[in-house]
Amino acid sequence: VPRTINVGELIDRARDHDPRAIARLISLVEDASPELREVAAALAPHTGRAMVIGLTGSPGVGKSTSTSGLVSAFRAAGHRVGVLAVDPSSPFSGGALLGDRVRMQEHATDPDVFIRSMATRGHLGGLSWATPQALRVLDAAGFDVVLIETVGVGQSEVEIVSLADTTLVLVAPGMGDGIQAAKAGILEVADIFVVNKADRDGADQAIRELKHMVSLGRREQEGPSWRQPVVRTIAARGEGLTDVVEAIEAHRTWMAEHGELERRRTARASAEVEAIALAQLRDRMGDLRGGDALAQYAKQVMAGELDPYAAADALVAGLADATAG
Ligand SMILES: Nc1nc2c(ncn2[C@@H]2O[C@H](COP(=O)(O)OP(=O)(O)OP(=O)(O)O)[C@@H](O)[C@H]2O)c(=O)[nH]1
Ligand SMILES: [Mg+2]
Repeated sequence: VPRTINVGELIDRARDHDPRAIARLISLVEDASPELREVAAALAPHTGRAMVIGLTGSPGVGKSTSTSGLVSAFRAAGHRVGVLAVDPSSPFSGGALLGDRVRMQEHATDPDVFIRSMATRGHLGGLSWATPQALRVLDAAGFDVVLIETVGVGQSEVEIVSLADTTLVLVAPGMGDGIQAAKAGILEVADIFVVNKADRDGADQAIRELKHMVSLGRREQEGPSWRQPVVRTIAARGEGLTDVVEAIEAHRTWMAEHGELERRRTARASAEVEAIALAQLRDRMGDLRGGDALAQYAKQVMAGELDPYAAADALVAGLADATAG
């Protein structure tokens, strides 16, 4: 017998800062439970307040250590802080990943900090699906700041940009990260560069290279643009993190002055709606003619009886008919 869930009560408890209610709500949205729609509708009026900060970068660059340091900095300023550690390569979710548990342990007993690890492998659309919903839960639960950590692999750093108000790209000296960043198009996604592990050789060179790349990038832009600062940190010793917080605040001020925050948040909402709509279309396509429509068209395309465009047209027309009928 499935347990009945009182969504309204859960949300009230989450807004009263009950960590178990918050965790439960995130599980509900993450598992795409039957209550998902009710949860989403009940959260909506309480969202839009949190400052969302994304951290991305290569494995081991120091994202979790930096996140933990930023949590301390924001707590010292009196903010409540939520953390989502998103691992696009892992199918395991729920509790904190082992490394994160160690790195963020100092906050484990702070009731004004909530840390959650999420796995997105296996979710259609990866980050674009589950993470925004979890973000809405934390936003509605009254966290002033939400930090989203994600490993920079493939699409994920691009996706994080549609989620975050401000994106930090972390690099470390000697990892060839600066060059990698340029290649992977990370230059465009970064609002702030952080050269972490500055206690190691090559930090000055990495900073010089990044500053040079930033100045080259700016020449190609028209209109007022944000000059991406390059901040030096030694996250393991807590050094430089107040500079990171200052850079985040400067970026926020700049965005407010240029209408950029609203533009980004609208783009975020748009991507969210689009992802849900596309998932629905895909579901309906799968249901069409008892789930056989696509397979039948595929056979006809394979046999040369139909071209793929005509098959797609027929499939879409079938969807429209099914909706009308
Ligand atoms: N020398 C040095 N080591 C650091 C610094 N910051 C973090 N580390 C170490 O680097 C290792 C990886 O740090 P994490 O914070 O787990 O890195 P991460 O980017 O979150 O790693 P993944 O989540 O696995 O991608 C740990 O052993 C940290 O102690 C630093 O400023 N200097
Ligand atoms: Mg980490």
